[in-house]
Amino acid sequence: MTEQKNYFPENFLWGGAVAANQCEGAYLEDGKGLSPVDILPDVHHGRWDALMKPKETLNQDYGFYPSHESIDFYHRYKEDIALMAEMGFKTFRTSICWARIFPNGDDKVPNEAGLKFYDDLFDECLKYGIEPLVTIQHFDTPLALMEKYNGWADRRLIDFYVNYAEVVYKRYKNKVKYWLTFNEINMILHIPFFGGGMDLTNVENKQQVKYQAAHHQLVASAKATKLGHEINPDFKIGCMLAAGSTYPNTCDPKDVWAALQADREGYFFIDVQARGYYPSYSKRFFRENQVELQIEAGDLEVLKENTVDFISFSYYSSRLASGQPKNEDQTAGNVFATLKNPYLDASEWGWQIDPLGLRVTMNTIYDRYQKPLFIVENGLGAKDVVEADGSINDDYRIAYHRDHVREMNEAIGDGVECLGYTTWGCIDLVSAGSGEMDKRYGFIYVDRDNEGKGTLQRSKKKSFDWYQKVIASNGQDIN
Ligand code: BGP
Repeated sequence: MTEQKNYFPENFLWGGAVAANQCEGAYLEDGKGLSPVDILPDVHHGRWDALMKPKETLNQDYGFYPSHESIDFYHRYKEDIALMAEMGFKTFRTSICWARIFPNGDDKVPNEAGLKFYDDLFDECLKYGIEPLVTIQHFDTPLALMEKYNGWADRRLIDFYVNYAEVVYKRYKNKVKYWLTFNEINMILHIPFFGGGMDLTNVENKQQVKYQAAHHQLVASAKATKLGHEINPDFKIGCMLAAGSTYPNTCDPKDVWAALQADREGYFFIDVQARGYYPSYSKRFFRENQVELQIEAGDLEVLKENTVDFISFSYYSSRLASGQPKNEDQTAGNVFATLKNPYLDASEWGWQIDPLGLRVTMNTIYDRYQKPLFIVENGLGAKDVVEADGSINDDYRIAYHRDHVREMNEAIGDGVECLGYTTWGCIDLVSAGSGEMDKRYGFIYVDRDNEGKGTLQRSKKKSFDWYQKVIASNGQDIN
């Protein structure tokens, strides 16, 4: 094998990522209010239907809710952070659960017990020299805000969010430097309940409501960016995109055009957050889809003056688009399906595996914005087997990460500035899309199954040692 040149900068932030709603559990403890995920069953009991019709879901009893206990990170985080420190993590990405701080979202006074939990969690990270990377909103708009306002469809959410952001910025201003305003902000178009705490079941012009809600989030994100920089000028505040470049199915110009359009659907958000204004192509899109944005005085200035410091994104795979009206050969992907790419293998869940696509995606985003990138999610959801001696030989996961780290290194060599890499689900957690535990991403195994059975005991997979070696060598030793 040829020696690869190592382009990782010395201060590169290696680490892992989780989200409060998928790992904490303790869903009503210490004054927490309900989060969207708390009313959802797993995929085998109608999770997707429930996700799309949350108001109906409220009146159902599914018997088992994976998020209620999850992996009990709320009580076991010390042990988990110690394991991450053992791997050599430089950073740990998690999110703050909004409903722990403001149980109803619009409360006047924050919940001290919730604030205290994150104080302790961040202290625990800092004890090991691990830099917390904090998402303010990861699929976690308090459920009460859906019931009262239909979530982000209502402009008042901007103030509730900015108030929440102010409280956490001030509280953790000496503990947290890296912030993300919204996880996968483009997901509001695809999973409006997770992305925006909204139920669109009876909405006629769904595009209108989705893009209006998106405008509210974009304004909220810009206002929070402004505020964060005022509270601590050292803060680095980023946006977050569910990324993955779209390839044309063939060299038919129709396919090329379809791919460009598909990518613009996501870049639309980052164009606003990184450049500070709505992209020119959005005007035609709005016109042709009967979208009329209600923009208030001052909104456009706030967007213009408060662009993000860096661009973070999740990358699981590239996508494939066709200009043909019907093309049936689809496979699953991160939330939305894509055409099957015959050159790629796929995970057990049908997500295609394309390491070179990460290099393509990094270069494309960097070319477009010229701001530092941060890869904050990348990983393989797979079923693991625990051998009789307790070992878990997840060579497939090692291969996945090795190939992606190699391409990330190449992209940095291409001139892309990249601050760090946090693998998704560094410890096994509940899947956002399926609610399963079986879809594991971790280097740390958690003994819990799809029905919520298991001891919750943690153990190291083979990939644990591999990642430890990668970090220790700053990406040089990936074999
Ligand atoms: C992203 C989310 C994460 C995470 C990941 C993997 O969309 O930001 O929360 O869950 O996808 O998806 P899944 O859990 O469905 O496998």
